[in-house]
Amino acid sequence: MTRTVSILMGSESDREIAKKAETVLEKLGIPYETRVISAHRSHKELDRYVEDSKSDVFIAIAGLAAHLPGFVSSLTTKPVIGVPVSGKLAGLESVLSMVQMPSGVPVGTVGVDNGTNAALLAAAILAISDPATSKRLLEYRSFGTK
Ligand code: RP5
Repeated sequence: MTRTVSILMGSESDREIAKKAETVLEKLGIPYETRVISAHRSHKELDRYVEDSKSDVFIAIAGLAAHLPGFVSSLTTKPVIGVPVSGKLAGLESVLSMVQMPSGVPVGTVGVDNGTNAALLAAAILAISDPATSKRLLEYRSFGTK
């Protein structure tokens, strides 16, 4: 069964961070789809998207009061990886929005703007049950590719 990743971003302005994740997933041969769906501006659409999604891992990229990853986590038990985006307070506001999720609604959080690590973490999760992804991930990290 093919494993897939959803890359969500809160705004079109997060696109550059999403591209970093896309680049890594493409190198690792992991299928993905990318959507702009704001937790604040289109929460009903987000609800429907997560509910219907067949993806195995969600990467949620958001800045400012970054509710997107936490909102996604509230809708699914699948892994949610949050990527804080540098904003008015150098991204600290979105870091806190993700790492300070209440118990029971987890968001695994990577560094500010680090779409690359989000994709590598997603790949590591998929690699647990997919030997081909595991092999490609090992090769990628062995060569220190960025
Ligand atoms: C967040 O607010 C988005 O994820 C983005 O990082 C930030 C600014 O959004 P825009 O005002 O550029 O749409 O919801």
